[in-house]
Amino acid sequence: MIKDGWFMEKGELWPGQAMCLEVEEVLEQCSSKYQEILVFKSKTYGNVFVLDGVIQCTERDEFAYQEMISHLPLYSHPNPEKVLIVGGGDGGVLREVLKHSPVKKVVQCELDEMVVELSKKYLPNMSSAYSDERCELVIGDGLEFMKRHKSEFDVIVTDSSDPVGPAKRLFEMPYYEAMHTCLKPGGLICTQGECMWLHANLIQPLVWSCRRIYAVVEYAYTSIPTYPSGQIGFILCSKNPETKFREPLRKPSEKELADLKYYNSEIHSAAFVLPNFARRSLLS
Ligand code: SPM
Repeated sequence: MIKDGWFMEKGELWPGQAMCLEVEEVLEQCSSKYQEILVFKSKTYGNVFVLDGVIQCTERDEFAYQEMISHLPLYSHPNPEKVLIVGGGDGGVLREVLKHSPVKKVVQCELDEMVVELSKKYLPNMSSAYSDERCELVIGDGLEFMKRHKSEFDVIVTDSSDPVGPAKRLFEMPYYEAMHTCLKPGGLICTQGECMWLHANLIQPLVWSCRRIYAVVEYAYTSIPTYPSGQIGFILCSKNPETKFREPLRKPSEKELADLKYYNSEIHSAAFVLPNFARRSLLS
């Protein structure tokens, strides 16, 4: 993983390519109950959080992902009071969700407590949101949690790692069905939807299956240097047939905008405009 001072991210999900970051110092290397964890200080991307050899976030570009996976669904809901985050133990999505004034309660359900603890130690800009009194942290399995909480949430955000190991189930239909049951009427979801350059074979059947159970299904993406191919997508689904994901219902105020590094209303709409190859392979 680290050789000659460089971290290299190789993976079966992106064959024939790899991302490298120069390492300044290894901060933590350990195993949790679920995965191998590495945290290092990089030369140019700040602290980097790695699970099972795969970059989860870097301090320099994390906002491109956390803001989009959070604000695309939150600004598409008329009044998101109660939000569930599955995964996202680093706290970055939580930080973004809590920026919405209608939000009264956020349940953060993370399987691996060690991810939360190490984020508190090495990613303070993301994990500081845990001290907000609207947040309830549940350490446990997201799917099992949802089975016990029916019709409870306005928005569910699934910030998962890739579909290997414990996260594999989060890319399968029983999980999307459980989210549907856990949502209030009119509720909506946004999930980590992998990369259009690499994973059309995974995204297309998922999008098609979602159309059988949700009234509206869309795919959007963001650009982010440290994920494979520099992009990652999101699957957005709504129970409400009136939802128009491309047209945000609310906009950040000037003050809120000053606190956002990536998201604005224009990029919200643009995120759903796919290049032809992706439109054909993902949606048709
Ligand atoms: N809050 C940040 C957690 C990161 N969750 C997503 C990680 C995805 C990593 N792999 C990207 C591969 C995309 N094809």
